[in-house]
Amino acid sequence: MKRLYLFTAGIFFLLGTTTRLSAQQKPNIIVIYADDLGYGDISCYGMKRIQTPNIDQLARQGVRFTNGYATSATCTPSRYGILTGRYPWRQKGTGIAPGDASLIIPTDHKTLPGMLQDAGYHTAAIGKWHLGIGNPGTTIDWNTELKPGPNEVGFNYSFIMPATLDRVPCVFVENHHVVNLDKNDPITVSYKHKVGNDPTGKENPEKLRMRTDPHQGHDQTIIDSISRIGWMTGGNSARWKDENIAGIITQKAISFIGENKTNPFFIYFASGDIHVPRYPNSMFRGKSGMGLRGDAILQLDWTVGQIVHALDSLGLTQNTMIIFSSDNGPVLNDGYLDQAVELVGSHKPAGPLRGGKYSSFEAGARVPLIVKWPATIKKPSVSNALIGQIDFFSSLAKLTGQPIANDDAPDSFDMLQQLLGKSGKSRPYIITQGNALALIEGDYKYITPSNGRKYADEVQIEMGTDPAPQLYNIKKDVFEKDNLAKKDPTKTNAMAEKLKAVSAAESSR
Ligand code: NG6
Ligand code: CA
Repeated sequence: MKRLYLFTAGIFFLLGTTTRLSAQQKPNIIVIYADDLGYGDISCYGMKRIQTPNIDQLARQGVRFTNGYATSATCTPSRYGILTGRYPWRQKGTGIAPGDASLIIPTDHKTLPGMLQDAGYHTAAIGKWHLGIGNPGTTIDWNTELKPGPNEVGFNYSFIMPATLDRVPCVFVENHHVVNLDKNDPITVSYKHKVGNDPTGKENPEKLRMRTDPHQGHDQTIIDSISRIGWMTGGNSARWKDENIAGIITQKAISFIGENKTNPFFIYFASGDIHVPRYPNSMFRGKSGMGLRGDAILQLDWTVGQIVHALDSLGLTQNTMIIFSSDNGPVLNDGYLDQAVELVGSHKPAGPLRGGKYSSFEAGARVPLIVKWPATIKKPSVSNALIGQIDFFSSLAKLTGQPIANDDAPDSFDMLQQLLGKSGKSRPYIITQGNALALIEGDYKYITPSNGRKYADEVQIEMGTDPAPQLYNIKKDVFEKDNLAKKDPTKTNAMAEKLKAVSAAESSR
């Protein structure tokens, strides 16, 4: 009996030791990046019409930020910001990338995934890329080795949609090659003129499963019954079916997790949801009562659930940090007439914020941000700390004990304690980018004067632009109604000067 007791105690002792050891191991890190998901689009941020239980569960077990920002109000620059730790507007050509853009991330500087590789991580980019592929000044030949791309800027593995879902070529690229490409049916892509004889949305609207907005283009080559931006011919066996994208990339992430269960891994998982064209799987179509946009939110939530479940079943939940966020704010009609506008009802995609995607108002770049890491974040909390996605770089470098060279990640602040819910201290200030740059510091936000249009009719979004300076107290007036610039010229000028100085310097760190 005594022996049995000692034996059992021994096993428990050993189990206890292994648990402790694995808890000391560097955590796995998964960034789940949604596309165009607004501040108010999930139930833990106030969405009432549909529930997002899997994303809410992250918040219930982690830290949910109320003042978390993407660098920008569109996709390409925000992604550039996350991966480089550098404000995208410091570099030319970081606006929304065409589908045949060359790589815009410099290969001579450390990136976030490259820094994690140095820390011993195996890294993957899975999902939407939209940061270009190939050398500047060259034209991509989709039938050959595609580089430089994600694998040249710090990712050991990549499985990507090269641009946005609404841009050709509508194919997956795994590491350096288009997946399932038949050599006898090569791909040609052009953003200048029609190539080949594939039907286009303009010429064959009867072949479309959803109509396009006549004011927004998207009426070029038809792929999977949806017309896109850009022309494409060939590559028929490689073309994706939109309703399978979420399932395929989720499966890739789950396989990568399985293959790397015994070593630290990092996954930059960039979902295509809820960007246009929205055509989620039949499991979700018609389920939200809000049209395809709401259905895509359900699909996004499912994706999160699948990843969480995979971690659970491999015993990796405790020591995996999941960071959930979105690249920019919401838009209803972004080119396709998919009933997002008609069925939105009382739902406010941006919650209490003004503007939307593209805008310099808060809805452009203030996005959901949630961090879960059970081994370290024991007590769930809501944090009002001012923080940016651009801070992931320095914070994760701190976490993994990596040095950062002076000219790397020049705008990334170490906000690790905030990410872990151990500090509520705000970043000293942050710059966000819509049509115009804005500086947020303390309770105030200053938006630089700009001559851009105030309202974008086609997407029905207030752009937050004004030829006069704008100053808002976003703590008291989060909807940015009351421009205080005239009442408080001293503060306005001081913030204008600060923004100028930070833009002119090479670094803000
Ligand atoms: C815009 C597209 C829009 C979307 C966006 C990129 C038009 C008229 N509109 O230029 O449909 O593709 O670019 O979205 O072409 S993002 O989230 O990837 O930045
Ligand atoms: Ca986006």
